[in-house]
Amino acid sequence: MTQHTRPADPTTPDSFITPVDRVFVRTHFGKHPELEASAWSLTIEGLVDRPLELDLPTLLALPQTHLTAVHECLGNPLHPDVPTRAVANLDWTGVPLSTVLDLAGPRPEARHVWLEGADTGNFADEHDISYLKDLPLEQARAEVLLAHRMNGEPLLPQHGFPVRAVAPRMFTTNSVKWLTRIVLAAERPDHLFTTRLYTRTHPGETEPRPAREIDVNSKLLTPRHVPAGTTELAGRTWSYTDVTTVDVAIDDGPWQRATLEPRGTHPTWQRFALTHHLTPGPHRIRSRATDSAGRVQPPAGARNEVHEIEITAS
Ligand SMILES: Nc1nc2c(c(=O)[nH]1)N[C@H]1C(S)=C(S)[C@@H](COP(=O)(O)O)O[C@H]1N2
Ligand SMILES: [Mo]
Repeated sequence: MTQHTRPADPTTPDSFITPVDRVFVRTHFGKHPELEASAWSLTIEGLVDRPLELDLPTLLALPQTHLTAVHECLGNPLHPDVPTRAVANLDWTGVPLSTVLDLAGPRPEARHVWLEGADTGNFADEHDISYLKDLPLEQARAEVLLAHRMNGEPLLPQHGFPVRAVAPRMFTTNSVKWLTRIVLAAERPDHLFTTRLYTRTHPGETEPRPAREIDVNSKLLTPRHVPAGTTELAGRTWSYTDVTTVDVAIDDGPWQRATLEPRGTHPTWQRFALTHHLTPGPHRIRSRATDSAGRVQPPAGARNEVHEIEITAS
């Protein structure tokens, strides 16, 4: 990753929707393309009955929808086990990918959707490559949005203006910015960002899988300095499915069940909080989430390991 304009900041205000100016930016090729709205178009090609080229007014004239979703970077693909917890929760406006796919008419042999951005450059010893990702057709059809607004405002150039894919509940590496080309294909593309990087071999498995579904995770957002006495320790938790419990531990004390807001109908993050009496001095706080699929944050050695922060009460 070449650009980390805003490192993960544990003192970020604990707002449900992350303000645009607090959202991290990830751009593999260093600088982002400056696309003109009037010159932009999106092609839908490959295994389709009616190849299409849509301009922006045509896309904006299609029925629009809203989606609020957690937005989480996997982390540097060269160091996939290092926790970064670069995470936000954003409101998107756009056109369901399924609407555009229906216009193009995928052929029966189409199995995969390739999503390509307008940016090109060098990454990990590969030169002049594009940013390309792929998703299984049925998953892409069910979930992906072609978004042109973030939190109600037109996308900023660094977040993919004028149109990006948003693949909710997946690591945002799948949410291709500056989207200009969609290809329907029978096979997955062999590319640096599809089959060589952004793959993970899960415990007990031998074959790497593409990094798609987000893991169960949590992040404490308590300020580093808090008043001694009765204090609320709070944060955000998220997963591919609903998070069902979050436990918080203070120093060497036991895990205590935090209160947890429900997720609702959109794949958003959830707030958790625990009220605790803190004595003056330094404290070590940990949070551990469990989701409805029974997945638990591992204690250590994984990118979604139990979150731990040091705070001082005075
Ligand atoms: N075209 C393109 N899309 C991209 C990327 C990129 O470098 N080029 N980076 C991906 C990664 S790894 C992440 S985490 C998200 C970051 O989105 P954001 O910068 O809007 O937060 O964009 C994804 N989409
Ligand atoms: Mo990322």
